[in-house]
Amino acid sequence: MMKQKLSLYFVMGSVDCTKDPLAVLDEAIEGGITMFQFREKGKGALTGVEKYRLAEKLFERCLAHNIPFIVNDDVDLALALQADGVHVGQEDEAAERVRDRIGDRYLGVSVHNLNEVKQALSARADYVGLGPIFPTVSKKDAKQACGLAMIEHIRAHEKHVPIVAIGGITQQTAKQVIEAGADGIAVISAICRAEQIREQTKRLYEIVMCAKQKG
Ligand code: 3NM
Repeated sequence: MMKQKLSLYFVMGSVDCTKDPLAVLDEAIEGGITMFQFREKGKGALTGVEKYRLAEKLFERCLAHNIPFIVNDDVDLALALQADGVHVGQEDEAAERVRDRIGDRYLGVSVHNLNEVKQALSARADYVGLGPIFPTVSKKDAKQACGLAMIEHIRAHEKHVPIVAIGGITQQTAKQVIEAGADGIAVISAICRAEQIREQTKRLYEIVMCAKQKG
């Protein structure tokens, strides 16, 4: 179930968009995204009421299309909206504590190595976000790219953990990422920076689904 939802995981905040985030999400939904993360971070990111209002509208769209809505690093917002889950990084609120606060909502944790995967699992994470696989332009403080080999390494040691790979993933690399052992891809720019969002999202979806069927 979780592995299916992770197939094409769209991550986005207003800063990532060159047009109305609601229009971007609408097109991405039409293209076939399977999960959504509201990640309102970076220079110029909305805060307070503005952030809440945007989250509320994006959540409505996801609800209407049965797409899990995950909030990045803001448990209060996730609880206020009754969102489907929370995603936290290694420097954010501790995963154990987030799990206690959100009950059985989805918990995702960003990881960079096997040790962090094991810690995330002991904090009862539902999935891990592994990255950056390739260099990324969307996260200023991203660590060094870990490459496809890290996906293989983690999959070899943790056969069942739901893994979504993130960082610099494009139509050109999505297939390899799934073949290396990821259950899905998480992307910002491959969708946000696409000239034709609906069509490019659909293409990404097809690539991922085709690679998963063969796996
Ligand atoms: N987290 P793009 S990399 C949000 O390594 C995020 O944990 C990362 O954006 C991590 O698809 C990243 O444009 C940015 O590369 C992903």
